[in-house]
Amino acid sequence: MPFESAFSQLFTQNTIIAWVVFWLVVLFMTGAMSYSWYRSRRGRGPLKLAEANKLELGYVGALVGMVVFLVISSFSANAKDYPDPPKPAASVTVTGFQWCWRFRYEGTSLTTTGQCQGLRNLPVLVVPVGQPVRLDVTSTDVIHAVWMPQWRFKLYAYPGHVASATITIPRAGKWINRCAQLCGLYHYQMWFWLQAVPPSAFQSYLRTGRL
Ligand SMILES: [Cu+2]
Repeated sequence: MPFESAFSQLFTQNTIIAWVVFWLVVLFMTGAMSYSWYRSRRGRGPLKLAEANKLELGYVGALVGMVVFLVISSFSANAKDYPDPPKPAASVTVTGFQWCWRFRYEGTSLTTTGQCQGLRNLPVLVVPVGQPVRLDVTSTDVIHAVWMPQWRFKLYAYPGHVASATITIPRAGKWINRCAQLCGLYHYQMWFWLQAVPPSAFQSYLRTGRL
């Protein structure tokens, strides 16, 4: 299962949990504040609860339960993401550096980069629509991270290490992405495009470097 399907469910689930917890906290906080305001209006001062063991145990239990649930669902999403990656139609070495990106298409002479200053000449990672592409992600200096939020994809780029993942982009299009790991002064400029094109256009891109 490609990244997006494996992780979008997790993303939705965790977002819902985060909102529910947020509003519960707001609710209990305003409740406690109003109640103590109400008591003080009646001259009764704040509640003197030195111990509320059952309440605290329940709270700890609920927290532990939630953590276990989040850990299990994260691990199972990880396990669903291509446990056995399909044979890729192309392999691209993605190199992060201070402060931009380089893409090398393995088995060809094509290497591309761009300018990470402003949004006009950003590097473009080109992939074929509907075909698995292996990304070998690395870095030449510090830790960066390839983050393609649209496709629920994030992978760290470590110097001296190659992290690999296979993605399949199901439809043609162009999406903006960025570095997700604070990597120095111009980290904020590390944008790049992901562009998915029909396989025939991809093949000619590999030969000519143009779309
Ligand atoms: Cu970076």
